[in-house]
Amino acid sequence: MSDDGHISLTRFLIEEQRAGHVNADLRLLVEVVARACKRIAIAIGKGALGGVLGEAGAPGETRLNVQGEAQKKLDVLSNEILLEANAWGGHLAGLASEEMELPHPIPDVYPRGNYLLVFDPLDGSSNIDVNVSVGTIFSVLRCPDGVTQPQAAHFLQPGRAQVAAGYCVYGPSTQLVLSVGHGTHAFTLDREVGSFVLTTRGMRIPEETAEFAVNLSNQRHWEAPMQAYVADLLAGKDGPRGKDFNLRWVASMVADVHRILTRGGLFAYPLDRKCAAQGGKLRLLYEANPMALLVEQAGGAASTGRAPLLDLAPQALHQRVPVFLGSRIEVETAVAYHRAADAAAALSPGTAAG
Ligand code: P6P
Repeated sequence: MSDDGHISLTRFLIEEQRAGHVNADLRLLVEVVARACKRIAIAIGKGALGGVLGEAGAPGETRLNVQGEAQKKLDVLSNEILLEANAWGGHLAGLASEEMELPHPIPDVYPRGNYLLVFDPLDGSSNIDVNVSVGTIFSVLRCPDGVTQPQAAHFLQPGRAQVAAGYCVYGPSTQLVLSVGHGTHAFTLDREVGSFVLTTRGMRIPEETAEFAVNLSNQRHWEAPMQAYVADLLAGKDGPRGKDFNLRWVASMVADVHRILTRGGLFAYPLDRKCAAQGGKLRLLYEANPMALLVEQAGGAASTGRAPLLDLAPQALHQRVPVFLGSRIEVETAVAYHRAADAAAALSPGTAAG
C-alpha cells in the first residue's frame, strides 16, 4: 500500500498474478489498455479546446463507420490510440473493434501473444458533443492455440470464454471497472499522479431494485412481453409490482451500466421492430459480453430476455443482441414475462409471441 493508503492498478494486478488469477501477459494487456484509456480521457477532457469534437471527415461530410453510424472525430482517435498502444507489447495475437469491419493484425515487426482484444473504443459517442459521460468497453479472449493470424471466426467465442473484461467511463471522474474472473473492481484515475487507484474492491449489485433504464420512446415497437413488463413497472405501487420505479436513461451504455453496478437497477435494450432484423441494437462481442461478465461477477444477471447472454455462441463479429442486465431478481422477472409469452404462443400457434 502506498503512503497515502492507495493500491494502484499495477499493484492490484501484481497481487492478482500472485494469486494465479492472471499471468504476466494478461497483466501487461490490462495495463496497456488502461494507459490507452488515460490518453483517451485526456483527449475527451479537452472538449472543444482540443479540436476533437464533432463529426469525423471533411466539413459537411458525414463519415459512417462499419455499423452505418455517423463517426465522430473521437471515435477515430480513440480507436487509433488503442491500436497503437496494443501493437508492440507482444501480448496480443489480434484485435477487433466496433470501428473496423475486420480484425486488425498485429504488425509483423512485433511479436504475437496469446490473447485477442475486442473493443468499442468510444461507446455512446453521440453524447460527446453534449458533454455527457461516454466510455471505452473491452473484452479479452484467448487466441486458439497455433493461430498467429486470427480471423473473425477466432473471435467468435461465447462470453463465458472471456479471461478479462472492463470499461473506462469518462465522467465527472474517470473510472476503470475491471474483472479478470474474480470479482468486479473499480479504479479511479488520480489525475495528479496519472495512475488508476483501487476505489471499490468487489462491487456488488443489489439483488432487487426500484430503478430501470430503457429508451421508452421505443415502447410501441417492443414485443408484447416487453410492453407488459414495462407497463407493470410504470403502474408502480398501484400495479402488480406493488412499488414505484424510477426511470434513468443516459443513452450511453457505459454510464447506465456504471450506475447499475454502483447502486443496482435493470438495463434493457430489447428487440424492437426497428432493430429486430439486425438481432438487436447492442453488439454482442464488445458491448453485451464484457458488460455481462462484469455484472455477473458483481452478483447480477445478464440475459437476452430468453437466455443468459454469456452462453450465446456468437455467429458474427459485429452481431447484435437484445440485452437485459443488472439486479438479479429484476432480470429474472423480465425474463419470466418473455418466457410466459413464449409459452402462451406455443400453446396457441398462429398468434405472435411479441
Ligand atoms: P438509443 C450508444 O450509441 C449505444 O450503443 C449504447 O451506448 C446506448 O445504451 C444505446 O446505444 C443508446 O441507444 O437508441 O437510446 O440512442
